[in-house]
Parts: sequence; structure tokens; C-alpha cells
Amino acid sequence: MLAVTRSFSKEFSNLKSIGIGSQKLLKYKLCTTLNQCQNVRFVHNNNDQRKYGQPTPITHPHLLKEGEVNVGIIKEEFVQRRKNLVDKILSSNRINGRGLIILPSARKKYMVDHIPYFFRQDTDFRYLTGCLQPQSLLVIDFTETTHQTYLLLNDNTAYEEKWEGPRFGFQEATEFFGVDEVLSVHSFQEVLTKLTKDKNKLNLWYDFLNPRDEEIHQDILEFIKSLGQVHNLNNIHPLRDVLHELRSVKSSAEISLMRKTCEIGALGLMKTISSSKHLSSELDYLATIDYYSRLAGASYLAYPPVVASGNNANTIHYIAATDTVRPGDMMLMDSGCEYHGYSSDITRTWPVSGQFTQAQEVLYDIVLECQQTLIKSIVPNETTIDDLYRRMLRELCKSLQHAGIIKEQEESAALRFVHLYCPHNVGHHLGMDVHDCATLNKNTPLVPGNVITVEPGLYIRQDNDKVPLEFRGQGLRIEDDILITKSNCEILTEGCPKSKKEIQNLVKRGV
Ligand SMILES: [Mn+2]
Repeated sequence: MLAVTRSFSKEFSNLKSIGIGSQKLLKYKLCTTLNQCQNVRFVHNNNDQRKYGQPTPITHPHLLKEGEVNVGIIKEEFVQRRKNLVDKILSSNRINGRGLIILPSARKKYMVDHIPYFFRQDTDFRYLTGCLQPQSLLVIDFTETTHQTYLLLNDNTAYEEKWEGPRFGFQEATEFFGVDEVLSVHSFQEVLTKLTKDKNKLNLWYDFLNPRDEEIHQDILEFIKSLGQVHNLNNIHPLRDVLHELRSVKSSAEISLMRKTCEIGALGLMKTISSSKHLSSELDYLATIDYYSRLAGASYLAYPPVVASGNNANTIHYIAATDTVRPGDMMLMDSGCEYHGYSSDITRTWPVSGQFTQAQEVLYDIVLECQQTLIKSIVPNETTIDDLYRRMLRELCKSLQHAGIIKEQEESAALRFVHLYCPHNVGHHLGMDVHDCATLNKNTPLVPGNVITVEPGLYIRQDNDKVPLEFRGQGLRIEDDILITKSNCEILTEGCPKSKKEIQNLVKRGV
């Protein structure tokens, strides 16, 4: 009971310090009594059955080590990320007053009445907090010299716990996430009003043009409008750009997670290739990659995989997976998994019979050689994704001319036709999201700690009567995930073979 009294009085003084009135406090006190009691058990009794809003080292010691907030990432790293964000903002902005960062989490969405979609936390919110609870809010209040972090969470009531599962109590969340204070998300307007009540210049970082959560966005807009009446509101800056710059350079903990998710994704794909002779429909292949990925520890597939046999591979985003697979077909599978918040993204193309036809072999050689040339050409701190794209077009052009698929002899004339056979880009950043840090400029040199995909392809539709008959109806792509290191780069997905010989042997003989 002593801990209850002590932690409650601490929270009481926190509330007073941000000036929430006594009536509000009474309401707050009633609804957080449950939290306070749970807090005692969190700290003092590790043997009970108490669960929280997400796995913790106490409840899930098979997943998290002591001190970790998310699998593989300790609390101090999250604290450092928030500091890095503030420092980065301050390094390019003179705020001349105070700054406020507002970042909502994802909200639960429903397919139909009471049937939720699978919940996935907002990536930026997860990156800065490690908190996996929906309908939360991160607020960072900062000046040139200090910053305070507030995490606003849903109240934990017995009713909610019964239907939705447990949530963190506020005091235990303060300790677990390493923030300065945790408050009710329902009091966010009071919290923001209090934080902005002095008449100093206010600088706001909030993604108001492309909001993450429409519902709370309306309330935040109301708040911003109310600020305009009393404040010298300097500017509203978007938050994503600066966050994506930070997220694009992976820490050593993140690199370990990227290695793991790529290892699982590559292994799953290898096992799927080697199961080919037992599989007869695209759906069989989809089920197989899903099965092997989750069995190896993936949370789920990172995106609806492309499982495209034969001519279906010419539809770049083919995700229907409704066809049967014919013996002479190649299978193009673009799949990746998510492992505790980190994604892999791999593509292989192989003959389901275990033997490429001569024409398939010609096309496969072109794509593989191009991909290997591109990976070898990466120079850290120099090469950009745009460079790789231009290089890909030139390489493919040369090979397509050689194979008689592009008839034009002049390079400049021939180059105009390459996009007909490879209409997509050469790659993208990869990390917590599959298309990671999407606001980054593709013309920025790749630096150590970046992870990108390199994924040239060739697509020749069945009805393309301009190319020799034997090439028609074939679609191929080879994609690996590449970590940029200080001296060159590391292929994180090399666990899945791609040489012609190896891939044919995999189908014929299994793993
Ligand atoms: Mn990709």
C-alpha cells in the first residue's frame, strides 16, 4: 500500500504542476485508481499474472530482455531518439521561444461493426516511443536547452480490459517508456493548453497536411485555431521529413533486427521455392511463405505478397493469387515479413518445374547480371538511388538490345524503350516500413546505416507482338535487401539463393 500512496502523491503533484483543476483531478483520480493498484504489482510482484498493453520483459521474458521496451531495443535508445529529434529540429531552426511536437499514434480501424482490422502502430510514433497501444499521443515540449516528454494514453478501465485486453497504468507506463509524464489522452486539450499558456513564441511540429488519425486531427486543429487567437504562432512545420531523415540511418540495435527479419524472409522464400513440386496454385505458394515466415518468428507478412505465375507477373502489383500454376511457368514471388517492427522485402523468380526454358534463361541472366552489377557499384557516401536507377536502365538497355528485344541500335533511341520492359524504380529505403522513409529524396547519397532494396525486373506481356514469341508472357524480378556499410555494402537476404544452378536445384532436390 505504501507504493500506492507514494506513486499517487507523485502523480498528484505532476497534475498540479501542469495546473489541472481540482474537479478534473477528482475525475482523474477515480479513473486511475485501477492504474495505481496495478502499478504496485508491476514494480513489486513479478510472479503475478498481470499483463500490459504490450509484451514486457516481465510478462514475455521469451521475447524481451531486461530493459527492452520493444524486442531488441532498450528504453535508453527511445529516450535518445527523442533527444535526437529535438536536436535535429534545433540544428536547422531558431525557435526563438518554445517548440511543441505533437504526434498521434494509429487508431483501431474497423472492417464492419466491431470487427477490427489487424492493428499496426504508426511507425513514427513507435520509433519515438516503443508504445504499441492505439489511440495514444506523444507531446514533446522543448526550448533551446531542455525538453519534456508527455505520453498520453487511454485510461485503463476494468470494462476496456475485459473486452480489449489490458493497458498500461499511467505510472507504470512512465517508468516503462522512460517519459517524463503519462496522462490521459482524453485530457490532451487541457495538457496542450497548459503547455502553451505563456505568451512566448510557439513553434509547432505536427503533420497537419497529411494527418495520421482523422479523429484526433479535428481536435488538434481546434486547439491550433484557439492558439491563433492568443498566441504568436510562429509556424507549423511538418514532422515527417525530419523523422524520416533520422529513421533512415539505422542504429546497431536496428541493424540486428534488420538482419533477423531479412534472414527469416530469405529462409521462408527458400523453403517455399524448395516446396514447389508439392504446390499447384498461387494460393498454395502464398500459404507456404506465410507459414514458414511466421514459424520462424515473423509477426506477419510485411505486405500482401506478389505471388504471380506466368503472365500474371506482368502485373507489377498482382496480389490476387487466384490462379493455378502451369508446369512451364515461372513463379515471381515478392514477399517479406515483419519481425518486431522491422521489414524485409525480397523477390525471387524461378521455374516451378525446376528447369528454365532457354528463353527464360536468357531473361533471367539479364536480370541477375544487372542486379549484381548494381549492388557492386554502390559506393557509400556517394551513390544515390537515382544513380542506381539510371545505371539499371543502361544495363537493361544493353542486354535487351543484345537479346534482340529492343531493335534500336543507338543507345539514346533504345533507352526510350527500356521503361516499357521495366516500368518501376530500382529500389527504395527499407526499415520499419517496407517503403521506408518515403519523404527522403532519392538523390541523396546513401550513407552507412541505410538499408535499401535493389530490384531490377523485366516484364514482357503475352500480347506484346513486338518481341520474339518465346519471350512473351514472362515477368521476372530479383530483389535483395542491402545494408550500406562504411566501406561497401552487405546483402542481408543472401540466405535465399539466386544463381540459376542453385535455384533449379532447390526446386528439384529441396533444401
Ligand atoms: Mn521492394
